Amino acid sequence: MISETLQKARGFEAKYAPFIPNGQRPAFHVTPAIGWMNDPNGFSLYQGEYHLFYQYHPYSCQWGPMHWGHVKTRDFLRWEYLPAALAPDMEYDQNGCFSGSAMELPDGRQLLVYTGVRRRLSPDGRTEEIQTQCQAIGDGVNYDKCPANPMLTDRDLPAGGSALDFRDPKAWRDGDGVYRMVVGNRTRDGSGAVLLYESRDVQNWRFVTTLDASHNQYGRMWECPDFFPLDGKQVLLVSPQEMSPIGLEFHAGNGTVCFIGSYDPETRQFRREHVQAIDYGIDFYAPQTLLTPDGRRVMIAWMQNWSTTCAVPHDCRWFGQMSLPRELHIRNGRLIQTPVRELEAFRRDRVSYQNVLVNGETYLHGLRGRMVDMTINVRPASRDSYTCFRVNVARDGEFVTTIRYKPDTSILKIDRTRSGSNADIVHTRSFLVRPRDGELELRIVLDRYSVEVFVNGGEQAASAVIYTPQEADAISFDAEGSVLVDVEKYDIVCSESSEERRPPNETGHYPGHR
Ligand code: DQQ
Repeated sequence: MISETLQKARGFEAKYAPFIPNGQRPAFHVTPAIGWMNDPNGFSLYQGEYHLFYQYHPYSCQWGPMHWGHVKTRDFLRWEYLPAALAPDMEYDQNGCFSGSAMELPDGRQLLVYTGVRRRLSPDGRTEEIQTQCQAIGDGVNYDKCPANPMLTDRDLPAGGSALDFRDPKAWRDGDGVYRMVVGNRTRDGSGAVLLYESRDVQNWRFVTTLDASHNQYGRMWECPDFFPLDGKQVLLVSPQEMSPIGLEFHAGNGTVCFIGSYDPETRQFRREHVQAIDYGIDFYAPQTLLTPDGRRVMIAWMQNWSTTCAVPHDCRWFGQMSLPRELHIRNGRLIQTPVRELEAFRRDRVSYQNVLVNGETYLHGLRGRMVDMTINVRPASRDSYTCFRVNVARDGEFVTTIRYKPDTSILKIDRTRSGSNADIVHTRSFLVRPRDGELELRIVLDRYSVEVFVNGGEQAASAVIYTPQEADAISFDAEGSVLVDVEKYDIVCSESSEERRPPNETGHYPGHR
């Protein structure tokens, strides 16, 4: 049944989303139909297509009562908008349909599992949220919330678990036919934990164990967990709130953490072996994964940072983007992330250079663009021949975003200070990289309003959103000292992208610029 609240959201997006002109969205990264978007939800395969839902407030570019927006794709690059899937229209989710997951049921229907939020006044006058896990079932477009909702409440928590921070169910079906689900929770010590539930019929769930917990080491509440086998190991992803910085690995605030370890399916014991940040850039949160039919584990995340959501460009009609979907692997105990291979089918106009000596500001013919997939190999021209190398993108006389590498410290820094933002927010992030025999490989993907950097074959990734006018499309290199550089650069052309279904008005400007 489509409630009045959902009908209103669908009517709003159908009426106003077409006013967002071509060129004012990324070409191949997901943005909301209109309004605000945060976490990816329900990233999953359904009847041969990849579906992605997202935390959605269509009515403004600020977070508000959470709906689920909906897109689908066959290739992870060209996305088709579908009508909003869920609205906060029941007693148990009246203050929001928070994050969750989706899967295809054996009978061909699509199951959505999400967190229902209901506010109440606490005895001491604070507003608090009761969070429960709920379900909706549908056909890929329309969904009915289950009469038995909520299916998990405070009664299903382990001792000391908080009913106020109990959210973001990620459910799947294992080879043994059992449905499993991880949910984020806050424990007695005030910090996060990941709870495991099981069900034989997707209706009756039972708490099994706490898979892992922060113990106040990696932030407070753990949001948006995901848990999956990968390359012979087991991976637990969490998005902690209120992290304290740890070296250059974890920054303060909302972060993303990947635990790589082993898992015993008999005892349901997960043992950590390695811990790392998932993305080392500025904008990345709440990642979620799916398994493709050819066995690839693909991750997508909200390419945004909660602390900088105040920096909404003037007059914008959408806010929030998803990262490029990334294929995951494990190599030498580290999570490897590379853009989905489907991207390669959209590469055009190869430009390639080998052994270019860079010892000052260098522009190379054919190197420009804002929808680009470019791989750069940097090495010293001779022993200790340089102290600093920079790649400048989205550049003109006024604007630039820089990726800077200093070999003496092995620090890579992404700097969008002069990318066109006029907000006093975090604009730089630095992290340690591991050059191989003095060589560093940087794959840089640009898509109008973002920069994603993949270091050394995906050993590290760093993402940042930029709101730079599209005319600023120069790419240049410079070095203090001298380096040798190989470059392979392609334009990305998504000719049948969903944006073509919007009214043509190629201004190339983000609203509010100039
Ligand atoms: N966003 C959702 C929550 C989740 C948080 C609410 C993470 O479900 O914990 O919009 O960004």
